[in-house]
Order: sequence, then structure tokens, then C-alpha cells
Amino acid sequence: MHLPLSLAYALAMVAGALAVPSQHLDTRQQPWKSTAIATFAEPWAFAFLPDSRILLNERRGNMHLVDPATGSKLTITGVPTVAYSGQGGLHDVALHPNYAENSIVYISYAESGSGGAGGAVVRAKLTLNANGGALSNLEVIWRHTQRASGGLQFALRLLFGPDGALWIASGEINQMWPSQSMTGNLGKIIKLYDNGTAFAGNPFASQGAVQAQIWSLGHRNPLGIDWDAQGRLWEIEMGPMGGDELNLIERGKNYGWPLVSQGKHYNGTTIPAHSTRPDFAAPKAFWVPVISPAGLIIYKGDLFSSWKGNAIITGLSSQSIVRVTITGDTAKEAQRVSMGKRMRGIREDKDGAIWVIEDGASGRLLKLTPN
Ligand SMILES: *[C@@H]1O[C@H](CO)[C@@H](O)[C@H](O)[C@H]1NC(C)=O
Ligand SMILES: *[C@@H]1O[C@H](CO)[C@@H](O)[C@H](O)[C@H]1NC(C)=O
Ligand SMILES: [Ca+2]
Repeated sequence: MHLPLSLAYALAMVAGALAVPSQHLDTRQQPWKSTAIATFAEPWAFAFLPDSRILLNERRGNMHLVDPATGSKLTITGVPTVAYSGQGGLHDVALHPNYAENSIVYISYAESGSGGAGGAVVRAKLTLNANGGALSNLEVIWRHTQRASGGLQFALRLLFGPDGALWIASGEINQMWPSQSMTGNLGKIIKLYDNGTAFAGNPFASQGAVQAQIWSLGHRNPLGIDWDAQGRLWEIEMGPMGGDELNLIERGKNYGWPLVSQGKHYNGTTIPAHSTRPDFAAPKAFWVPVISPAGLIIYKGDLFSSWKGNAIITGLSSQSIVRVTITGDTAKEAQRVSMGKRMRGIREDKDGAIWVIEDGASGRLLKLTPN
């Protein structure tokens, strides 16, 4: 059995190499000017307020109000208690589409309970003041239907859609098979109204309460989602040992985890490749070896005009920012910029500058503008 398994892995390596042509990799020089704004302890995610100030979450459970002009950091109080363990803690932050009128923000985090930790999403009113601000009227609007010890793979990326819906990229907290289970919301892309109710017209709405939340299934650790200019949803997800994926997310589709993957289990056991199960949606690009994608934007601005419509991905183990061109529904890595640090979150501001955060104990918030 050893030879066929190695052969399969070698083939996967070749396929990965084909998906990532090395002549397109350019690590000689950073294609931007990088400005460090401030430094944080384990920054995980951030969001821009209408006045261009920034809400930034540290995984341990701190939320900051950052003034990008001065780098000053003020504290937002009232953040829910988070389960800071493994990969879990305070995760994403997103503004309600009508934030300018209602001051409502959404926060995702890992919470403790019987059976271990699971993900949750809370909405709250944010009141800014001279000391930073405060959250009030907290209301948990969504929870993982299962908890686990270990504290892995919560994901919990938040995104509002063009129709005002709230999308949650829900990780499978390292439990694998729940990604295929229709009686739970682990390993799924979730579509809800802003109040947490399942969105009408979701593909499995007729099947019941949990099923009604589900837009797509078979995901592992989906750490980034974003819209392209056509309104299509793209997602990045960490594979196991090998097999990180960039997926085009379509209504009701199954993305295969853990039945298929371009990677292997950590104990070396092979997993059938996506090509063996055409009934599952295959990734548009994948990485063997991994890049460990932690954040995604589809670039929409004019500042880096030749990158419009490209996927820009932050990589943890690859310590890089990866740029992927999208043509129709195909995708191909075009550039990988070495950053020398594990890269965590990414956002584009209204002027088209790209902002990223480094991972780790002293992770910087960087603003990237053209050279
Ligand atoms: C949530 O919002 C939807 C859409 O506005 C509405 O139809 C539904 O009744 C709301 N649910 C609750 C519990 O308020
Ligand atoms: C390897 O890991 C996978 C995933 O956890 C598990 O299903 C499988 O039984 C393991 N195989 C061996 C030989 O340990
Ligand atoms: Ca997949």
C-alpha cells in the first residue's frame, strides 16, 4: 500500500505545482509601500468605521478603536467573555450595513460551555466616546450547534452581502464529519438575516431549523470570504496537510471535506482527491504545500489598478501575501510576496489601500499603498 499512497501524493504535488506556476512567483521586492500604524497582541481581525477609524480585535478578547492618523489605540468595553485557547478567542468584527444610522456591530468569538468550545456571533450597539467606546444591548444571534475540546478551526469570518444578509464562514472545530452533516452548522457557509433568522430562500430552507441556515457545506476551516464585482462569493479555506483551497461558493453545493481533499491527514493517511468525486465542487485553486490562508479580499479599488478583481490572500505558515488572478471561474496564483511574518487579516479601505495585520504577540497593522 505504501507505493500507491506515495504516488497519489506525488501526483497531488505535481497538480499543486501546476496550479502555482513558479515563474509567476515574485518575491524579490515588495510591490507596495508598507506603513506600520500600530502594534497589537495577537490581532485577529479589523473593520473600518465610516470615519476611517478602525475597530480591531485581539484574540485574547480586547477590542480597540484605532486612529490610523496617529496610531492611537483606545479601548472598547463590553466585549463578551471569550474562550482564549488553541486557535480560539475573539475573532471577526463587521459593521451592520446601516451602521451609520443604527451603530450596530457584529462580533464572532469562541465561547466555553459543556463539551468544550464552540463559535458564537453576537450583535451589539457600539457607542463611541472619548475613551474609545462601549458595547451594549448584546444579543447572541448564532451559535455552533456542537462544541469540542482542542480549540481548533472555528473560522467565524463575518461578511454582509449586497442583499443585506449576514454570512458566516463556520469552521468544523477539527471534528471533520460534521461538515457533511445536515443536522449541524459546523463546516458550512451560513446565510442569515441581520437578526440571526435563517434567510428566506436558502437552499435547504424546507428541511428545518438548522438546515435552513446553510448555504453550502463540506468546508473545513474557512477563514476568508469576499464578494467579487459580479456579486459572486469567494472563499479560502485551510486544508489539512496540503490542500488549501480557493473556492467559488455556489448555492447548495457540497465542497467535499472530509471525503475529498488535495491534502493528506496529519498522520500521513491519504484522502481521495477532488477529481475522484465530481459531485463535489472542486477548488478553483489549491496549494500543496500549504500557504495557510487566513484572510481574503477580492480587490475592488483603483489604487492598485491592475489588481482589480484579483483575490489577495494573507498566509500564516507561508508568511506571505498571495495574489490570485480570476478569469471567468478559473483562478491562478500570480504573485507571492514574502512578508517575513505570519500574516493574519486583510481589508481594503474606501480609497483602495490594502491593510493587513501580522499574527502573533506583537503583530503590526500595516497600510499598503503603491510604491
Ligand atoms: C428577522 O428579520 C426577518 C427579515 O427582516 C424577519 O422576517 C423576521 O421576522 C425577523 N425575526 C425575528 C425573530 O425578529
Ligand atoms: C489518520 O487520521 C484520520 C483523520 O483523523 C483518521 O480518520 C484515520 O483513522 C487515521 N489513520 C491512522 C492509520 O491512524
Ligand atoms: Ca474542498
